[in-house]
Amino acid sequence: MVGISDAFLYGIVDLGYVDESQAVGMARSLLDGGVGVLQLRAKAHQPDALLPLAILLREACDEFSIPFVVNDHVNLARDCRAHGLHLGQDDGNLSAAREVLEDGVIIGRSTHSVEQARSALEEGADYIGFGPLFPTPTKEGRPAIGLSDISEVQSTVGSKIPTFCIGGIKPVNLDEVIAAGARRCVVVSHLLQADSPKEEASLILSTLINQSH
Ligand code: TZP
Ligand code: MG
Repeated sequence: MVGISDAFLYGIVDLGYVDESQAVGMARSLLDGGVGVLQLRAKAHQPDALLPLAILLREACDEFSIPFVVNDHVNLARDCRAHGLHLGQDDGNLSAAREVLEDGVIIGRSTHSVEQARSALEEGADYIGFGPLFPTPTKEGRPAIGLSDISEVQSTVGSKIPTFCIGGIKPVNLDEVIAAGARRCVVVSHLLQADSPKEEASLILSTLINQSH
């Protein structure tokens, strides 16, 4: 299994954009395109109903030796034998989740400020998301934090655990995000709405890998 520290592009199969029947195909396109970690995000579904899909996605990720992460639902992460769980600021503490999960399962935390990023590191998060950098329909109503804190987060927290910038990132603003200090990104709507998610993922990944810092 390739570790999260090897991941530069983080893909999310978000059932707000992708019909459940297309989710495995989408996951495979993203994996073919080179995402280094893949998450299942399904805000409008009951977690129990997601178990068959979560198992299929975890199996697809296993084929690629890429970590599969479940958003929000700790029991679902345990039951599908996900490699990771992702928690937001209001999703409880990491130690409670670790009691449910097997040893070695990674836990990521969403953060929206430098202070939250530092706290996530202190509480033992294995990686963080940092954003939303730009306004995004994927998280409607969440204020954009802009690019000005990326370099501080990257040099403090990002030097210790993988730090993925997130929120409204797409090829037209990727250079700007990288110039502000980002090394790793999560891209959701741009990839899920692309004509070829595989080609778009591959382009974004090469831009991230070829960055100079
Ligand atoms: N957390 C912060 S922004 C965001 C999440 C889940 C949405 C990212 O999606 P997109 O479509 O790449 O802006
Ligand atoms: Mg959550």
